[in-house]
Amino acid sequence: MHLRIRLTCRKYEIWALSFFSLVTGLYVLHFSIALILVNKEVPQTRGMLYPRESETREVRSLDGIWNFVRSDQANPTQGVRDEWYAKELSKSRPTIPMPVPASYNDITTDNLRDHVGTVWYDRKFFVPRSWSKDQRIWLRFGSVHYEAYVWINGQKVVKHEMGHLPFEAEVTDFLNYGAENRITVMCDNALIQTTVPQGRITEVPNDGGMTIVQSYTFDFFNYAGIHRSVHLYTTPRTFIEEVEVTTNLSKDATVGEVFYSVSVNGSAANEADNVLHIQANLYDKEGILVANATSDQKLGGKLQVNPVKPWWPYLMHSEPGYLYQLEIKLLATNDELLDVYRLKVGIRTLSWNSQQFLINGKPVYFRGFGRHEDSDIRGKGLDNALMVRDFNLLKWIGANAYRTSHYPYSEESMQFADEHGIMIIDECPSVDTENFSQELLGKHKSSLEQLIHRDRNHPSVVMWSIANEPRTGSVSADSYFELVANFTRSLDKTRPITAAIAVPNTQDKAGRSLDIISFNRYNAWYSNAGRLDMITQNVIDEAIAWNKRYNKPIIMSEYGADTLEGLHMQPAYVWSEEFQTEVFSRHFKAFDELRKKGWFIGEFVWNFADFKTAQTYTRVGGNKKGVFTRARQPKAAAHLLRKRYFALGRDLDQCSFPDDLFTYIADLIS
Ligand code: BDP
Repeated sequence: MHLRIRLTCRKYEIWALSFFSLVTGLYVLHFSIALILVNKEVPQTRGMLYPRESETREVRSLDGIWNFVRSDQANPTQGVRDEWYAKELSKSRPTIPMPVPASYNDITTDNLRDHVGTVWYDRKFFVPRSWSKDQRIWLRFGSVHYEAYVWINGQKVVKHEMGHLPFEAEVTDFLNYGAENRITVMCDNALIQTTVPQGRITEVPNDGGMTIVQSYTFDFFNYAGIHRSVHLYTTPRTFIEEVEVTTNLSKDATVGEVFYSVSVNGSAANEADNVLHIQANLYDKEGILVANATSDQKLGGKLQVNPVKPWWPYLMHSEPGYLYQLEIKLLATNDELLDVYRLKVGIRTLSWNSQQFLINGKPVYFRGFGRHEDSDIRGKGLDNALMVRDFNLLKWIGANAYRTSHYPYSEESMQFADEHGIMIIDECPSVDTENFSQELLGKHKSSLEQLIHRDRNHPSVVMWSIANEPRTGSVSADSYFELVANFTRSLDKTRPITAAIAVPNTQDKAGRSLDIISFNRYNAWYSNAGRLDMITQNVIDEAIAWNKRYNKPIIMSEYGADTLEGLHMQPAYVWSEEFQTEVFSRHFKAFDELRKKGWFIGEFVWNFADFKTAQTYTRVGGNKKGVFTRARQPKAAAHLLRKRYFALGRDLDQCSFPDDLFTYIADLIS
C-alpha cells in the first residue's frame, strides 16, 4: 500500500500540472509475437548548450556546500505535502552539509549510503542587479540521479527524470534581482521497472517492522544526488539555442568542411522585418582565422578549411585531438550583434562497412576499456582531479578508446576526450534491459534523444551504444531493439550503432538492428572459473560465430577477472594479480588470431578501475576487475596491457614507444 502511494505520488500528484506536454505524433504499429510496441514520438530536447561565457553571456556556478535533508523512507512524499520548498529546509527539518557536485551516499558516517527514496537540498545565492536588464537567466544541472524536482524561491521550475544527463529551465521570472534567492531540489533515487536503468522496490520485514529495499540486476552501486555542476547563466533575449555541427574531409584529407546549423529562440527571431543571420568564424589552435562564412536564411552554412588538420585519435597521428574553435555570431538585419557562442570542433569522417570501422579513411582498431564514473567518497560526483588523472592513465597505458559504460559521462570528460583524441563509444543508461514495455521503450528512446542532443558535436564520440547486456534472447527484444536502433539512426546517421551483448549469439535477437556487434564474455571467471586453458579458443570461436551470424564488424567489449591488488599466487589462482595477467594474455592471443580475419575491430578490458557495487558475497568491497585500483594506481596487469596497447599502436599506426615501456633486463634481451 505504502509503495503504491509512493509511486502514484511520484507520477501524478507532485506535479499535477505537468511541465511537459505530451507530444502526439506519428504512430506506427509494430507487431511482434509477445508484445505490440507503438513507435510513439518522444519529447525533443531543446537548447542546453554547455554554459560558456562570451561577450553576450555570463556563467555562475552554484557548486559548493548545500543544506541536505533525507526524507523518512516510509514517508517519501511528506516534504512535498508539507511544502518544504516554501521556506528554508532548516525550518522544516535539521539539515546537514552536503557537497555539490557529489553523490550523497558516502559522505556521512551513518547509513545514508543505503537510503531509498527522496532527499532534499537547498542553498541561497545572490543574483546581481545587472542581470535584471533585458536578458534571460537559465538554471542548468549537469546531472541529478535519478529524478529531480526543482524550486526557485518556492516556485517549481523544472522536473527531470534520468540520471547522467543535463536539464535546464529558464528562471528569469522566478528570481529576485539584486537580492538573495533560494534554490530547492528534491532528488529521488528509486529505480522501478520503467526507469532507465530498471530496478525493483520491495517492502520487506526487518527488525523494526517493514523496510523498503531497492534491488537492481546490474552490479555498480546506485549512487545518487546532484552529481554534476549546477550553473546559472545568462543569454540575450534573442539567443543561439542550438548549434549542430558535422564535418567532412576531401578524399586526400587536405580540405576540411564544417557544416553548421543554428536555431535561435526569442522575439527577434519572429519579427518579419528582422532577418537574422549567422556569422561563423573558424580559428585554428593558434587563434588564426582559417575560414569564415555568413549563413543562409535558415541559419546554416559551410566553412571550408584548406589545408586542414583533421581530428585523429591518440597514437594514430603525431598531433591527435586537433580542435578548431567555431565562433557563432548571431546578427540582426542591421548587423547588430545579438549573441555569441563558441565551441570546439574536430574535423573528421567516420565510415563503416561489414568488415571495418574507419576514421578519416583509415581502419581503426579499438584498444581500450569499459569504465565507470566512480571513486572513493564522491561516488559519481564530478571531480576534475580524478578526471585528469584518469586521462593521464589512459594515455600512459596507450589506450585509444573507452565505452561510457553504463551511462553518459560528464560533459567535461567528453570535452577532455575531444582534446586528447580518445575515442568514445557513448552509451545510454539502459543496462540489463528486460521486461520490455511501451513505457520503458519511451524512456529508453528519450535517454538516447537526450544523449545524442548533448553529445552530437563531439569528435571523440564515434559510436552510440544503445544498451549494455540487454536480455536480447526474449521474443520482444526483436521489435524493441529494432525500434530503438531505428530511432537512434533517425537522430544521427553519421555514427554507427552498437550494444554490448551477453546472451549467446544463437539466442540474440538484437544484432540484426546494429551496425557493429559488441559482446561481453567472462571466460575463466563467470564461466569455467580459474580455467586459463579455456579462454583463447572460446573467444575465437565466439567472435567467429557472431561474425558469421550477422556479417558485421565485431568488438569484444568486456573481458576480465576480479583482482585483489597485492594478492600474489604462483601458479595463478583466481583473484591474484598473476591470474588477471594470465587472463589478459590468453585473450591477447585470441585477439591476434581474430585480427587476421579483418572484421575483428577492438578489445576493451573490463574494467579501467575498481568500483563500488551493491553489497553481495561475490564482491569484496566492490568490483575488483580494475586494471587500476579505485585510488588509480596500477595493478600488475596494467604494465602488461600497456606493452600490448603500445605494441598494437606501433604495429597498426606506427606510433613510437615511450622510453620506459620496457625495463632493462640484460643485453641478451631486447
Ligand atoms: C558484466 C557487466 C558489468 C559487470 C561485469 C562484472 O556488463 O557491468 O560489472 O559483468 O560482473 O556482465 O564484473
